[in-house]
Amino acid sequence: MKAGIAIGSDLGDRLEHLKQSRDFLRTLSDDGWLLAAPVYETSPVDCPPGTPAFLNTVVEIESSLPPDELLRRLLQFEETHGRPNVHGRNTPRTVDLDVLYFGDLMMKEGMVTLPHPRMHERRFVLRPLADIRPELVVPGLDRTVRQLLASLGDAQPVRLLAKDW
Ligand code: PH2
Ligand code: MG
Ligand code: MG
Repeated sequence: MKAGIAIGSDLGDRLEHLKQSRDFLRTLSDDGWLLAAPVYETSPVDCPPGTPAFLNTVVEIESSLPPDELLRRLLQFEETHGRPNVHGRNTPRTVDLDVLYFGDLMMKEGMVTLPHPRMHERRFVLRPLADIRPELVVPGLDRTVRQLLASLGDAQPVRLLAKDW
């Protein structure tokens, strides 16, 4: 199934963290298939005052892992890539990997909630996702990514940083 994964970084060499995350996610994908959106620099949303700007992107992979196993591997990667495991809400992090959707699964079990419960209100997710999957209808939200993005307006500034990276 196709899994969409958001990548965010606001600490250290942000672009390098995104690249290492992308290379890691490729190893989880059948035949190494991966579709990557452009990278955007985005203003922090719902973060403590003084939080630096993020780099954000979205990639899609083809995975046959069970959702809880996919999540476990993402968290393990975050830990080995310097994300402090004791941290306050939305404090700066080297890498944050969030599963946005996994085929048409809708579930809430333990740590796994699919699709991501806040993705439809986040421009730092929808802007890059709309570049690779504008017509995707996210399960449970009966509008396309393009429509969801349009309905957000211009709050939450995002700026294109790199198309090829
Ligand atoms: N992630 C959050 C909270 N706020 N803001 C931006 N711009 N980018 C993010 O990746 C982000 C955020 C929680 O993980
Ligand atoms: Mg997150
Ligand atoms: Mg996360």
